[in-house]
Amino acid sequence: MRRSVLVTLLLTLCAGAAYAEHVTAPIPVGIAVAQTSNVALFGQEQIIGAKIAEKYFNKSGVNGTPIKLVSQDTGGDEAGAINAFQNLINQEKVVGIVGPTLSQQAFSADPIANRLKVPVVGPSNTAKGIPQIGEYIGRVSAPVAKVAPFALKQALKQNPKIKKVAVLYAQNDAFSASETVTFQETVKSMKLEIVTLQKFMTTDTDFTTQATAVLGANVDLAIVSGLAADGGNLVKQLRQLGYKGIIIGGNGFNTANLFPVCGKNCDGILVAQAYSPEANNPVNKAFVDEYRRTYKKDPSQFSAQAFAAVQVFGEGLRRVEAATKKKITQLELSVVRTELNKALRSGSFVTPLGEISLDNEGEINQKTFYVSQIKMDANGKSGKFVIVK
Ligand code: 1QQ
Repeated sequence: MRRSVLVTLLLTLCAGAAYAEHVTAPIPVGIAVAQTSNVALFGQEQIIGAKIAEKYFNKSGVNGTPIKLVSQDTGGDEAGAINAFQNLINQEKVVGIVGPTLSQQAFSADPIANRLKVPVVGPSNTAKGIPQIGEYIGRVSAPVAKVAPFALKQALKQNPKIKKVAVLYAQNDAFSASETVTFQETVKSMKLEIVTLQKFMTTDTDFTTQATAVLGANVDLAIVSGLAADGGNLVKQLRQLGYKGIIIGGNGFNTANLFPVCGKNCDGILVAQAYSPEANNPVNKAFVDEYRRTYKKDPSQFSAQAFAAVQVFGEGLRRVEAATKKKITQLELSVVRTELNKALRSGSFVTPLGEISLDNEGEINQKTFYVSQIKMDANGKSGKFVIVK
């Protein structure tokens, strides 16, 4: 009896020791973004940016050890994001996760990583409250509160006579609900009047009700917070019904994958951005060159932010080696995750977004923002973001 208890104890201890796993080369970095569903309009651009970053970083790697992106599709909803996170953490043993695509997904999936002490860098989560989810949650995507007001200032520059404003937002999406608060506050602080406030769902395809209300309100400016598929269709139907005023799109409009959705009706939309292909630093130049070589056009914001997210993980791992004076592969996974989380919050990184850093809470410090206007090509299918500020 006693003997068997002892044996059991020993076996348990051995098993425990075997679980103190080390990180193996190449160092696995998770990427959990949407590769299916409507949200893939963003996720496809994110994967491209992340892969360019992986290749760029691995020219020297973590002092010679390469990183390897392990990708897991989240789809467009919360359950998909939770599954992807659990798989990357428990099966793939990643040192950290880039993702998910939507704030709506982050509020469900991030707490899981946080509890397991796995660092997360959000590449596109812009809603209020993301870094506050926990100690292990950060982002390289500047919050809407910082970015969105620039678009309004630009709209007023283009038409100083704007007085009446329509505000529209997707009520089932955390980012859209957060962004519209910023837009509404900014409208009021500029002494403009919100004459109609319209809600929709990201799953909607018919926006007749909202578009009719906007036309009836006789506004000079319409501001839309939604995702690319719904937001693009809304704009298209608004123009088709005869709306002639200025349109501001929020962060959900920051993808070239919007262009086929609203077609020629995308022309003229104003969008504030956290990235410009013209940003003057060597990392951005390398990124833009590589992107242009392959895709024959300029990268958009979501690709650049995903690049930055992978890059800070890579450079963070180098900092862990410097701080511990050990190779990553000599350290236990749990130690790497904790040290990496600290490293992400120490010092700055020169990225395609410019020089950035994460504060203690994981919030990004970023200096420069832009406003673009969409210019559609004559074919009505392709187009580009033209920086106006
Ligand atoms: C968020 C966003 C979306 C537009 C990302 C694609 O900003 O969900 O936070």
